[in-house]
Amino acid sequence: MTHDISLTEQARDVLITNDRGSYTVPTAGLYPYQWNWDSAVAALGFAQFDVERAWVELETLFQGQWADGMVPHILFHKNDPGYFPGPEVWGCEGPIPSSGIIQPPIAATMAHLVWQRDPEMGRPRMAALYPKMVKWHSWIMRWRLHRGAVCTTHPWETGRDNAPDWDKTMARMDASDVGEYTRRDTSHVNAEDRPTKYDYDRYITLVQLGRRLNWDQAAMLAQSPFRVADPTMTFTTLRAARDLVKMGTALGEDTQTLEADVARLEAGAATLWNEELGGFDSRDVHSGEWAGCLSNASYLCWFAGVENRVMLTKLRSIMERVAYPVPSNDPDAETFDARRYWRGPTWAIVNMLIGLGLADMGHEEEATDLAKKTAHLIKEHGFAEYFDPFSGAAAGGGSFTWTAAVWLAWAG
Ligand code: 9WN
Repeated sequence: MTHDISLTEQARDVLITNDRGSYTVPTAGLYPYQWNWDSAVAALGFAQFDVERAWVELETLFQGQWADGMVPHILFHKNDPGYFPGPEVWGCEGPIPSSGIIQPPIAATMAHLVWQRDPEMGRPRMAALYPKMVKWHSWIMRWRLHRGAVCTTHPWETGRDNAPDWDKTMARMDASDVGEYTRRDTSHVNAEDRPTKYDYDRYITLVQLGRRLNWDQAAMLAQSPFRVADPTMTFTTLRAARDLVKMGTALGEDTQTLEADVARLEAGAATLWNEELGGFDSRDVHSGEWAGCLSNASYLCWFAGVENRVMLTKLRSIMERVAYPVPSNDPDAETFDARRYWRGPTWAIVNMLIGLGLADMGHEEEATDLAKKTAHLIKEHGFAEYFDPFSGAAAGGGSFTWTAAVWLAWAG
């Protein structure tokens, strides 16, 4: 118990150390800016001991919202040469220098949870934030749907950078004109744990294309080789729509459009079911081809309010087979790599989203088991960015904001 109390103090310290005043960096050095879904989780972490600071985090994120409603995946508040690609590579013109893509829209869900910590104090804050969140949601519904599923236009958008989900799509891309550039990530952490140069060439090529097209969604829809309907974007958007309905109703807003969105997204989520794989999968919109990947995002179905018995059986099995579930890739897959970022390692943030979903859908036993195993992982191996699912060894950056927030809000 004493041990847990001290870990809670350490977790708060991680958040406070990574706090830059009105936003939180994921970790000093490796990620010196405000990332979208990291920030949403940071808000939930702060809400456990400083609700005011939690609201400020979300408000700062939405200060970066573009006129058309898009909320960028990175806000470059203060230039820092420690990260590549920086604002000069993206060439975007939002209210705050930013990237030109999004990240999984969990901000609405996190805002809903933050509000629940102190409903009275949070009401005016929520009233001001709500229309902005609806505007971002409408932007996603307008530009990113394919058969009702939500598409990603860059691996970074899903937050699962080098997941094998994109391998087939990336293999069809030509990155020969990318030119010279210097990565910074591998000067902060072990290169073996990071995406490869092959991956980075494609990430940067897609940034160059977006910039050339002035980040115009219609032009990108017509010209980008990368468009994949994926479980991360689809399940988090569906969950956001449900939470927006709840928040809108509490505020006395008309939620009819959002309710229709829920129905469209539910139908879209069903299109991600790959019968042959027996799981929720990613599908390349251009080729119609399945990725054939069972990832930790496949298990976000409950988070989205989507029940599935086959996935529950698979979850029970993976919880037995792996000491520290949920791995970001199927350990039996050829592409599995226990250390390399989103190709195998376990991520506390995705565990929390899966666990919240399991609890919401009445799977208490699995939810508790996953929270306990995640707590054990953090106790034994610290607030790392991600972990080897078999040994639990810490990987990537240390003193990581979202791992600390997960401890405070869910696992600890
Ligand atoms: C690119 C900040 C982010 C997370 C992502 C994670 C990683 C960035 C990178 O770090 O992505 O956005 O440079 O590797 O994959 O999920 O939001 O923690």
